[in-house]
Amino acid sequence: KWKGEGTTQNLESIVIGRCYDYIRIVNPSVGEKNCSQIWEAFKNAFINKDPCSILPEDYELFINLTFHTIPPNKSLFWENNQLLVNSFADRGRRYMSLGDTLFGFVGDFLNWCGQADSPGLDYESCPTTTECENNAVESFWRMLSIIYAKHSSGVIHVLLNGSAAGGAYPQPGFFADYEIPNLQKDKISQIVIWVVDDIEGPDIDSCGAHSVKTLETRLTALGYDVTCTDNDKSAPAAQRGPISSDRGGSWNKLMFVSFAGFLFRF
Ligand code: NMN
Repeated sequence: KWKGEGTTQNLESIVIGRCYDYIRIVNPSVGEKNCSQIWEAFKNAFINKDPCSILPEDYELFINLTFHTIPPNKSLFWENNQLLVNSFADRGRRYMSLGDTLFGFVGDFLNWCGQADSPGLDYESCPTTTECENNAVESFWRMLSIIYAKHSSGVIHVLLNGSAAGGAYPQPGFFADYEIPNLQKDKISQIVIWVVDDIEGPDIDSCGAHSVKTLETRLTALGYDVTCTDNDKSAPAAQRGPISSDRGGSWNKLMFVSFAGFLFRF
């Protein structure tokens, strides 16, 4: 009955399994967490409720149970670049994007919703954000984006896609609407923006132009020290690797970004 995809099959096993994977293998430094309790808190945010009346606050207990600090200088915000960010952040070893926190990790790439007056999950369909914005998945990511931004500190990185059709800095977007307003200015020393085009993709947006300019202006007006770097302007071609590599475009992009990260650190 809804237009969106239904709940991911085996949701409970995936959430509990990912939770154990995270605390035992991916990042044991977060300490002991109760993964079955975390699943209960996650589920109780949306089961037995109208699937269009789920609010970010409904995930408060889930956040309390999964919360851990985000190391300074490790936050990585992004738009239209999720797979690149996943590889580049390297499960928190290089950067800790929201998907590399325990709270983001358990829900990444999953879909879920409940139904009013029934304790069951809806595996057939779930509301999209156009149908109703207060749906279980949207409110989950809103809550997490707010928490993630509030706890980010030091040098903040933002990885944008200069080839994105709607512009590198989309509005509305989670970064524009839930993350920027929740950054804590007194904890942030600098904001570094990277605009990376798809290999052989169109160069639609760059530093100082279009939507990236809008972003730079907004952050500067908020009083941040802002730097912006384009891939095509600063990286020597050799560092980006051959264009027709059998590893595919995202590898080249990754090589660039690794190189950019290297430049920024030293
Ligand atoms: O889904 P979009 O609008 O591209 O959101 C990306 C931004 O919002 C990132 O800065 C990220 O921190 C946050 N976010 C992340 C996820 C995820 O990791 N799956 C989902 C929604 C929002």
